Amino acid sequence: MRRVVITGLGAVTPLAAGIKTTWRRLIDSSSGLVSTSECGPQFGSLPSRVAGLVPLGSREDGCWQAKDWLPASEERQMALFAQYAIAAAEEALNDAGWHPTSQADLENTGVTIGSGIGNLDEAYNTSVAFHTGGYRKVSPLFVPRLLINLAAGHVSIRYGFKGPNHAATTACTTGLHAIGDASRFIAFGDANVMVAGGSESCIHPLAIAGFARARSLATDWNDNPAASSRPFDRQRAGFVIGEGAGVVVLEELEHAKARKANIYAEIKGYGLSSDAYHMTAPKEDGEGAFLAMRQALKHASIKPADIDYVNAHATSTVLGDAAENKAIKRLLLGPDGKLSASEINISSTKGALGHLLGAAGAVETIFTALAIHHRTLPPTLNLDQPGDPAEDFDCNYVAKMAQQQPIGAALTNSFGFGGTNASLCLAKYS
Ligand SMILES: *[C@@H]1O[C@H](CO)[C@@H](O)[C@H](O)[C@H]1NC(C)=O
Ligand SMILES: *[C@@H]1O[C@H](CO)[C@@H](O)[C@H](O)[C@H]1NC(C)=O
Ligand SMILES: CC(=O)N[C@H]1CO[C@H](CO)[C@@H](O)[C@@H]1O
Repeated sequence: MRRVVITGLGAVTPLAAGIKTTWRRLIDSSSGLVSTSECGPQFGSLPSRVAGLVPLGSREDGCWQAKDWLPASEERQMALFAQYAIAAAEEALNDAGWHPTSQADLENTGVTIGSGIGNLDEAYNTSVAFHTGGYRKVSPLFVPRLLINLAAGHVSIRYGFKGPNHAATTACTTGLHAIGDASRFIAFGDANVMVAGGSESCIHPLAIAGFARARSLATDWNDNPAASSRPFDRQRAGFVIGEGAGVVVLEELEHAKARKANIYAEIKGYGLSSDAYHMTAPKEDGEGAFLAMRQALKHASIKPADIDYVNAHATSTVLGDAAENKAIKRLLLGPDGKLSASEINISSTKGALGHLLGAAGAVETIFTALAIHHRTLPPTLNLDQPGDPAEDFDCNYVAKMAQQQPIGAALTNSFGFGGTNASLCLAKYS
């Protein structure tokens, strides 16, 4: 079996445009969550008025403005989620030092970048314009700005990559599926290098209205945005919508070694499963999550005892966090596992970023790789008091402050509407 390693990282998140500043702020326990009350009149009347917005400003300051990453002509052709993906891909490729020019290398480099929702803004504006003004009001760029696979398309065109060109769209599991599937393309021999990840920017009043109607969003913390996302906390009350992108460069191990690339971590295992239960609610016992994690460990040939960290999906919902907690404990405690719950390290970085939907799994895979690389467990912000004792919240959740801890192997989870569950097992390369 060909082995797959991570050699480049790039991200645009509510903490910063750029992975270095994002990670520094995450480890400093900074929050990227802000009020949306100033975002426009429609936002003010919604029940949830907090979000993880990418900070605006210059690239030098770790902020986002499209012109620092793209010429105006390209910016006009692209949805914001595609722009974030272009920026994250550029950072990841620079980090990996992978700038191929030969035909063979270009043919062996592919892209898989997905999005959960895509360009809702475009669909909304064009629907309204078409309704009132008819055919002449539809832009020739409507379709290219709308399609979800165009982030991957634009990245391929920009660099001339001629390997697989693919896009997952599995709601909040998108980013993790993209990276997991890309690792399989490399293992199977479809490519030697894959640029993989997820991107999302749908902080639109209609999206917030929809998620609020589904009773998924936090609505109790509009006056205190930084406290609104509280994974595993007793007062958690729904997720906080966020935006951004995460992109990694994956590489076949011998290929990476031959060019002396820096290796952050190895992708050891990938597990996929389905709850087969309900459109939006998790099964209470966390069965889907358990099956995905068990599959990832089996594929990795790693014992539960050797998992030193779990980057949880935990979005700060009452049911989801409890179900995932149960599933993690069921997997990691036992004869082949940990002796007590206090030996299990779990954190959810959504306390700082909110839920980046289709980008979440990619950004969290990056955090997991950096946790291994820097021997640092990123914190779970706002965890004042772990959930009810009845829910069994007795693991180490890395509350509020990062912790130093060597990590040999880790899991990162993503779960999405439709009952889709996935888990990646990452390990220190040796
Ligand atoms: C949609 O319309 C709003 C309001 O006019 C505008 O601010 C926004 O930039 C438009 N979005 C797109 C993608 O054209
Ligand atoms: C599995 O996926 C479903 C999708 O609806 C998600 O809601 C659920 O949280 C996941 N399972 C668990 C136990 O977390
Ligand atoms: C603070 C804490 O509980 N850390 C735990 C993290 O995981 C390792 C390995 O299981 C434990 O030894 C630590 O106690």
